[in-house]
Amino acid sequence: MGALLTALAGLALAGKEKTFWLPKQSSTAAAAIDWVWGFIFWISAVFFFIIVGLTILFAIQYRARKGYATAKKHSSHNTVLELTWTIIPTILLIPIFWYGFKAYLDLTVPPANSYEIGVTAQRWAWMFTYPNGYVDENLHVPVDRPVKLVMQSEDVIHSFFVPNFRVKRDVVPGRYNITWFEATEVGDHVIFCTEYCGTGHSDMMSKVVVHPSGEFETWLEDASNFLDKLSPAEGGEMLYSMRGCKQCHTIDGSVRIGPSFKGIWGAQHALTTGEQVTVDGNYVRQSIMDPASQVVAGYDAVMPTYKGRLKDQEITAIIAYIKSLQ
Ligand code: HEC
Ligand SMILES: [Cu+2]
Repeated sequence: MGALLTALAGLALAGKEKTFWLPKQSSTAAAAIDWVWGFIFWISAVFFFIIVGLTILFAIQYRARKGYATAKKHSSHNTVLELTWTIIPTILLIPIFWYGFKAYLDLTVPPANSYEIGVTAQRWAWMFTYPNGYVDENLHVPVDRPVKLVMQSEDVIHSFFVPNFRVKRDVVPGRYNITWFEATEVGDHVIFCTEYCGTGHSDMMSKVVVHPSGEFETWLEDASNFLDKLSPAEGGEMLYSMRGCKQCHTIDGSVRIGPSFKGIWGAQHALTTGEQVTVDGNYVRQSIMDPASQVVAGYDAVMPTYKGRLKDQEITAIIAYIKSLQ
């Protein structure tokens, strides 16, 4: 029965490849989740046609017509009918609960040998911290290996969602939420935020890059040393995009959530306190480490602190980058 339903649901609605209904199954958890989804879909579809079909049929057949007397109400209770419509739905609920709960537990408990990656969500970017401390804007993982995500938020509730993996979990400030997956498809898979988190919510996208076996370690080693291979300003440009500054600061002079970085070096800025400051290395550094201590006039104090999240070398690179944007 289970196998037959799996085959049915799999054939029509879900599959390893993308279907009309669902994206490609690219993780080990996807098939189980699609099964429950397909099962609920079919039950809903069958009952929709039974109920709506009979409603239409009865409305036509028993419509008010000339020459017909209005029928008297006669049935108040029918034990067989009531047992039927209680027992059948109850039986249908059992596999939904059984397979749904099993898949939920599987998603909640990562295997002991998982590779651990930290996830930081903030308005409106994702950041991924690898075991060696390197932080990237994309989630790079090896194929066919369980990956455990330890997720935290810097500000509001976000939700981490990879449709191809069927993995979705809220990221809540003040606690660590855990999820895991094992990717089965090499290539790129999109990441969405599925919890409305303000202005830039729909822009809060990233991707999972699944590396072929053996290539992940080389990638990580190479990526981790990026600052050594670039000039400080080039490194700063990478950090600007990788650490989420880009979500709030433009480099073309237009205002987003925060002021643009274009041409600010050396300028005089007014703070909300009425004080005037010159944009120099110390000011930028302070803005990054403790944004609330000097809020630019006309803006809200929504910038997250990067204290403990950016190293000195990285802050120096960002300063060089801002300096280069004249
Ligand atoms: C959530 C949006 C947001 C993010 C992300 C963000 N900032 Fe900001 N930033 C702001 C806002 C708003 C202000 C203006 C208010 C203030 O000074 O706190 C600001 C101010 C600044 C200033 C002062 C600008 C000026 O014109 O005086 C600097 C420098 C700065 N941010 C650097 C950065 C860097 C570097 C990053 C990334 C590492 C970053 N910010 C990430 C929102 C953000
Ligand atoms: Cu979000």
